[in-house]
Amino acid sequence: MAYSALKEKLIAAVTELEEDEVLKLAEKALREGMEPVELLKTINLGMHNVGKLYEEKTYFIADLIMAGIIFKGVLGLKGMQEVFYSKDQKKIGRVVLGTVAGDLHDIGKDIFRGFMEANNFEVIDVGVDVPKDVFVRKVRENKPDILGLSGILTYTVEAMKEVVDALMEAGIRDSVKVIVGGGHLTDATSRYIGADAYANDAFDGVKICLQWMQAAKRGEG
Ligand code: B12
Repeated sequence: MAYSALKEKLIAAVTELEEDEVLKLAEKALREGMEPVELLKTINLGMHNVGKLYEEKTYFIADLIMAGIIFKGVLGLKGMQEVFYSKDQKKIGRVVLGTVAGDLHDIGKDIFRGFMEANNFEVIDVGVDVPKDVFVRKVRENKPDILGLSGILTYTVEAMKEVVDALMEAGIRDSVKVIVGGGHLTDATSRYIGADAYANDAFDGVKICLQWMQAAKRGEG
């Protein structure tokens, strides 16, 4: 497999929270032609190891914070910007995006935002720990095609459902497609939430949104 030794080193360096080493190896990977998306997936494998070590009580909250700082450092590398950048000024759709109430994780949300912007969506990012009323207000104000809800903690399923219920109560549920994102989501939780789709991966989420925009253009939306 291409880059397998480099990937293993990267995963180990992330797992051990060696910030300088991760950034050095990530720059090397990009220089050697690794696709930025492949690099992100590799770093994510290391993040999962950090998560496991936290569950085992080998790592603590400070280590999760450090993992977040390292990931953001990689996202900020010069070679990463191209996946988050589009030369095309013409927007194909508008998205309101935020992490639901009770959840402060924003790395996955930011990656989704970057991929969406690179695919010519206008994204209105409303931040993290966003109350349902704010989502309703932002949908009313901005009339987006899509509402993206991020939730990384498993218990955010309830907060996501509350947002969809609030849209329904406000009479605007049918005005917007809702996509929920997070590694723990399944077909069953997505149906429980009342979303139109879910994605465990930002890239898959973008594909779904692109399909929605194409269907809307054909008048099927
Ligand atoms: C870094 C980190 C933190 C950082 C976050 C920093 C930041 N700026 O985001 C900090 C320190 C804040 C943190 C805090 C906590 N964390 Co934390 N954290 C992590 C860690 C290590 C990595 C998360 C991450 O960024 N992953 C990388 C990104 C790219 O992956 P992602 O978030 O899943 O996003 C991808 C997809 O989900 C998807 N996606 C995400 N959003 C969206 C949205 C849409 C619309 C779409 C389509 C797709 C999409 O696309 C992304 C890319 O493909 C994970 C471990 C792990 N396994 O992931 C634990 C983890 C998520 N944390 C956990 C916990 C328990 C906590 C705390 C409760 C700890 C505590 N006791 O305080 C707090 C909660 C604080 C809060 N209220 O939110 C648990 C969650 C367990 C659970 N079952 O819910 C995990 C799994 C660790 C573990 N194994 O125990 N954490």
